[in-house]
Amino acid sequence: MKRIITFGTFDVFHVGHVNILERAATLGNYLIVGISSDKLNFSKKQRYPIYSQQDRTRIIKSLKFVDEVFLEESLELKLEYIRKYKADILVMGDDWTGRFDWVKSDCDVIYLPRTPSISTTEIIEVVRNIK
Ligand code: C2G
Repeated sequence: MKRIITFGTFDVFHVGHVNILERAATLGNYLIVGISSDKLNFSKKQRYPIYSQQDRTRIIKSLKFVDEVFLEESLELKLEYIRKYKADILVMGDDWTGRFDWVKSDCDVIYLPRTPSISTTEIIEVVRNIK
């Protein structure tokens, strides 16, 4: 029985998000997702997400391969979340490679390749430029 944990903002939900969550789920039996709060996102990216944390949570919770969700309030609390949710493996996209190796004391860490050519930032740009 392996419990997987992953984190993200998952703003303007797209197929890259589906791919990583689905692949993360196949690595174990139970998938827990920490969703960056609006405040945490502001501190990381200097802007609030397009979708509210309530809506982002609702979308992620509705996926059939996601078992549990919670709000991630700080990047520094990774280890506390991993312990609280008794995770065996932390899964992140490879844009974060190396960044969370410090939790290897408590769980395995796997970085999966990102889906090419799609991101929330790009979608926002495309929509902004539609005339
Ligand atoms: N992702 C992906 N392929 C894409 C876009 C995103 O695999 N084309 C992955 C990212 O690598 C990440 C997850 O989807 O693992 C969520 O992406 P974001 O919403 O951009 O998450 P981020 O803001 O990077 O937050 O504690 C860590 C942070 O909360 C991660």
